Amino acid sequence: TELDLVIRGGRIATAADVFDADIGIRGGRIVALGHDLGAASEEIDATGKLVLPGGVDAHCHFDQPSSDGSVMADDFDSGPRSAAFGGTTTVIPFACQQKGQTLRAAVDDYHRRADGKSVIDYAFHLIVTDPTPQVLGQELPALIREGYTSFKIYTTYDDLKLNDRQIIEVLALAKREGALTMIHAENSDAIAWLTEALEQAGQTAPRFHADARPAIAEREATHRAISLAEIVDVPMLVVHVSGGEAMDQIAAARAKGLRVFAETCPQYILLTADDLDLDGFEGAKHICSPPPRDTASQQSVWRGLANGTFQVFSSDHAPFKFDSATGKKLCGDGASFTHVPNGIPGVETRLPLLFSEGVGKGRISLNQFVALTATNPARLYGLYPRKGTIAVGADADIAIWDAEREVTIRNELLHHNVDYTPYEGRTITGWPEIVLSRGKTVVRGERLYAESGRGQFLECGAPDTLI
Ligand code: DUC
Ligand code: ZN
Ligand code: ZN
Ligand code: ZN
Repeated sequence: TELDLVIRGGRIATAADVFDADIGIRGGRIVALGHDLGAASEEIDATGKLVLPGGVDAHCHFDQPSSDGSVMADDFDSGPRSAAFGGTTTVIPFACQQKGQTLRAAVDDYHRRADGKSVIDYAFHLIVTDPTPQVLGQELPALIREGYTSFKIYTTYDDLKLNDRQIIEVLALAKREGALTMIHAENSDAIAWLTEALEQAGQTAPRFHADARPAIAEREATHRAISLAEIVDVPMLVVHVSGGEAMDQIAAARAKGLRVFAETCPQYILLTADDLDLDGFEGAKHICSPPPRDTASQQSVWRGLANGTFQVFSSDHAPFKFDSATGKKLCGDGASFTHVPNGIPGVETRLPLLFSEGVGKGRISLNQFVALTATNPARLYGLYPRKGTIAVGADADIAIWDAEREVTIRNELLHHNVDYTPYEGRTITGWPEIVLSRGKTVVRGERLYAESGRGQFLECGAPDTLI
């Protein structure tokens, strides 16, 4: 039978190979790779273009309420759409349990938030904040079997954090049920003590956010989390690692053969704490946790991306508006860093930034780029080989890149609902031109061709921790 679509003449890159071939697509899947694939109802000429698996953004937040009342600017409509314009075809945002809420209620709540909205496919990580006997005994094991095979836990934030005993209990559950635990590692008490001292000294400008959350606090919690996972003997992934201190803990664990995985994000290769120090309250645009560090730290992160300390490069898109009228990020009260919601936008710029700064500048290979941004997250979170690669049988989730295109990043060019980008004015080379989700053109140039709500919810399979 005739193909629905053929993508001709492009250069395909996967995590392993770079080769020239046409791609035959039928029923939303890749059914042939090669040449002379025969007739197709539709053709895309990809001559001179790079044809990559659509990105898998395994760490992004959409429509996630915070305890301080901050409202995220992106929901499951604008967030995934913005992702698609940046070459991402699968997102894995979070379904966050509130303390006192059942996990099941949290999952139902996020499905309601997402239902009928996303233009690309999505799965959920859970966030476990209240590991009651019912959660540990029934709800979480059941949800893991239903396709929520990864969950995040926190060592910081009063409304989210677990103590060491609770961390051990959920790690043991992950081991029994074959789930992957993601951990936010920062020492909560050290941060609270430092924050109080800064506030008492009147040091509340955005810059002091970085001083309140030093690399040592991240290093300590990373070391502790790894130790707990070692005691339980279970794989674990450390999210949003900011620099060398925490990386050393991860690299040492990996050198011992422990299955400790690590994720980093654009802010840790492109921003520093000095970006929190801009005039007025502008620095608040760069408040995220862990905070960006310094240029030496950026170099460490680049080394870790190249040498395999990191397996995953995610956006950690956490979209809060910067209210330029009042000069602070949207929040309830005054202009202290302690009241700024933590997180910065980046779901659309993730891939172009890493492509330009990493592949374009020779810091990582094209194969590493694909592995970090698509293949590895798909494997770790149980979506491979349906997602994260270009292969016969995989979903036709494909980004066709113009590797030469120069783009100066301007917030007005982006499709999120945030009123700023931390990367305003940066000129980069390379941008995805056509983005396909299950064979359907979602984005072509400046235009969106697909409907909100066509994206499907994905049940995740067993994490592949043998990558
Ligand atoms: N952790 C995240 O994962 N995202 C935003 C802020 C935070 O602390
Ligand atoms: Zn976090
Ligand atoms: Zn996050
Ligand atoms: Zn506030």
